Parts: sequence; structure tokens; C-alpha cells
Amino acid sequence: MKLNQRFTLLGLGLIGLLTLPSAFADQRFIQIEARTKEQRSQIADRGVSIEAVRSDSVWGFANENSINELNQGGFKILGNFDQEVARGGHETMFDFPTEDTRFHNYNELMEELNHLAQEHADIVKIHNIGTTVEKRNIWAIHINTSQDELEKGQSNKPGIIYVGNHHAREHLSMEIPLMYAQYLMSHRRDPRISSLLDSRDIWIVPMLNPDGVEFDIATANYKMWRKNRRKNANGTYGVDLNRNYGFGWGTGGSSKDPSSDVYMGTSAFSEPETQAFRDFVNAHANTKVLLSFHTFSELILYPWGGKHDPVPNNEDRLTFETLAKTMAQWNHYTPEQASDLYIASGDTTDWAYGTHGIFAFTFELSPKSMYEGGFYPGQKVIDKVFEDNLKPCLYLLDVTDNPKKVLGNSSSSFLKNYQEPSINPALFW
Ligand code: 0X9
Ligand code: ZN
Repeated sequence: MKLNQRFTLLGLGLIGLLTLPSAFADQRFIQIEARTKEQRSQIADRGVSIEAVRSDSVWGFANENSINELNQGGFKILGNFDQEVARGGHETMFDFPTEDTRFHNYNELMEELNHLAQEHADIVKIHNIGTTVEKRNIWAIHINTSQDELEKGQSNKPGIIYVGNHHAREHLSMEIPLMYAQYLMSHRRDPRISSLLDSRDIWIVPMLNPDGVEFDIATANYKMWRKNRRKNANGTYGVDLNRNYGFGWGTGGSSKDPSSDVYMGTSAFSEPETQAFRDFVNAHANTKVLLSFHTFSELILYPWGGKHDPVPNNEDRLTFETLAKTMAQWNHYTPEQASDLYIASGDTTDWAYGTHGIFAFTFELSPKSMYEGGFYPGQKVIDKVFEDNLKPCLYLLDVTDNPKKVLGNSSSSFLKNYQEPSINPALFW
């Protein structure tokens, strides 16, 4: 995105003294004491969107209602963002570079997609999978080396779907899948890649929530926007798309309060964005693996996220654990069941696995903490985050033919044969 924007640390730091962007005004960034996953889930239940988990506390966004509920529930609020800044503790928390020009806004994303499709017309096709609240098209990149399958948009090969930007402010979660598509194309003649391209059906939906993204970057300052841009009945905006999926919808860690950052919506799949993604996945029964990119915290998460129970099928559980641990060797993220973080119902991956048996993961990309930039770490981190996650992405592509193959002795041939790719950023820009 062509941003000459500076995230106003000062503006945030002086909450209450200066005027905040209206979208952000009712949300406070607070630290709450919490030592167990149960306590974290109770906090999420009170409508807080938890953004950072520490052993003794969490940080998250909460509106006044949530703060009242936390107080009534006996939760200890240890600090809030303005206090942190006022005492000079963490000025660098939102210390943005003046330019984030390497990030792509919606139109720039479309340009990149058109470019990819033109350059690689024999194996790439761009699809519109649905329309947002504000009537933007949601784009999907289809990569398939069979001309017939590419034309039909349907395949008999094992399928994988990568999706980004459910949450608006998580801009890296769009850049990484976009770069991944570009990498696959610039390396399509590399035998290690071409054998995967020939035998898999690949879909990449880099920006599921373009309305939210465009809102986040629309003015001179980032707005820290998370949700879509649904106008709610009470005049507030936005449904949390990662609380709106129809598997265990509304059963914990989401809010009925439309002004909450984790608002679940009026019903499961009430939103055109989640409807589009649901219909898209439903229409591709060959899908075996799904990866949903988010930021931040450096985690690899797998179902369930809506309850503390492990998934009931033992083989599946072991497959999830093995895949997650293997990928963690490369990106050094923490692999865990999503609900170990906190319970959140209605997310993409619970639905994909619960409804279709798809091996579905959430990556919480870098940075690790708010102090390293949180949602807005700046463009300097893009290459490193991509390098960290390329191998995990390729590994998932490799196991897509049969994810459970990682349980057998033979493991994945990919593991044995794959060497570190050398990444040349010049390939992308
Ligand atoms: O809360 C979310 O939707 C995801 N984290 S984020 O900071 N990107 O918003 C995590 C979803 C993982 N699922 C569960 N924890 N249940
Ligand atoms: Zn997210």
C-alpha cells in the first residue's frame, strides 16, 4: 500500500487527551491478569479480543462493556496502553516507519494478481469468489497445471487452500500468501516445485476482508481495525469474521455486543465474506489442507479452538500435532491446540475441520509481541517472515496428497529431499 502513514503513537499514548480515530475511540488496549487458559477464555468470553498472551497476563482490546464485565468478574486490570506510554515504558510499541509502501492495498493486490495471471496464463486463473458488504470482489488465485481443471475451476487432484486477511489490520497475513503465489510461479520450473504443482490443486485467497483493510488504511493513520464493515443494528460497524463461521458458533470466546472486536454477528455465516469462503470451500470437495494466516504472536494453531477437548479422532490429532511440530522446526513458532491460547468459537479452522475433515491450521505470523510492532511491524520484516514460512507452506503443499502420511515410517519425501530455498527478494519486486 502506498502509505505515507505514521501510526500515531503519540495520539494513542495520550488517549483521553487527544482525539482518536472514531473507529478506535471506544476500544482500550489493556493488560489483564490471567494465568491459565481457562482464565484467558473467560476474558475472551467478555468480548475482549486478546492480542498477546503472557504466562501471567494477556493484552487485548476491550470496550467499556467488556471492562465493566471484567471488573464484575473480579479480573484484575493491570495496565492500559495510555498508562504504559505515559510512564515512558514502551514508546516503541507502535513505532512505525513513515513508509510502508511495500504493503499492497486492494487495488495493488489486484494489479499483482492480474500480472501473475497474465505471465502464467497456462496455469494461473483469478476467480471472484464473492462480494463483500461494500461490494468489493473477493479474489482467489487458482494454480493448476491441468488446462482442463484450470478452466473448470474444479480438480480431482488433492487440494489446498491458503487464506489471508480475515482480520483487517493483519496486513502481513495478506503479503505472505501473495508472495507465496509469486514464489511458486517464479520457481515453477524448479523440479522440486514443478512436481508439487503438477500433482496438487492450489488455491490462494490472499484478502478475505478487503473492506476492513481499506478502512484500516484509508486515512493518514492506521485505524487498528479488525472486523469487516457491516453496519450493525446499533450503528456500530463490523463483525469479527473469525467468529462468524458456523461450527460451534457463539459457544465461547466471542461476543453478542456489536461494538466488541470479537462480535460474532447476528447468526452463523451472517456475513457475505464468510458466506463466500464457506461456499468456496464447500464447492471444492478435493480440499485436504487449509492454512489461514493471521498475525501476530508466532504460533501454529490447530483445532479445536472452540473447546478444550482434543479432536476426537486420535489419528487426526496425531497428524495435526506432527504437522504442527514439523513446521515449527522451520519457522520456530509455537505449535499448540488453538484453545490452549484461549477459547474462540466460530473460527475458520474449526469449521473447516469440523465440517469437512480438512487439516486446517492458523498461523499467527510475526512479530512475537506488541513490543516488536504488533500488527504494524513495518515493511522491514516482510522478507524474513516470508522466508520463515516458505518451508512450512511448501511442506503443507507436499502432504496435501495424504496428510496422514506423516504418521507412517516413510514420513514425507519432502522432508528428506527438500533443501533450503534461496530466496531472492528481487524476484518479487
Ligand atoms: O482470535 C483470533 O481470531 C485469532 N487470533 S488474532 O490475534 N489474529 O485475532 C486466533 C484464532 C485461533 N483460534 C482460537 N484461539 N480458538
Ligand atoms: Zn487475526
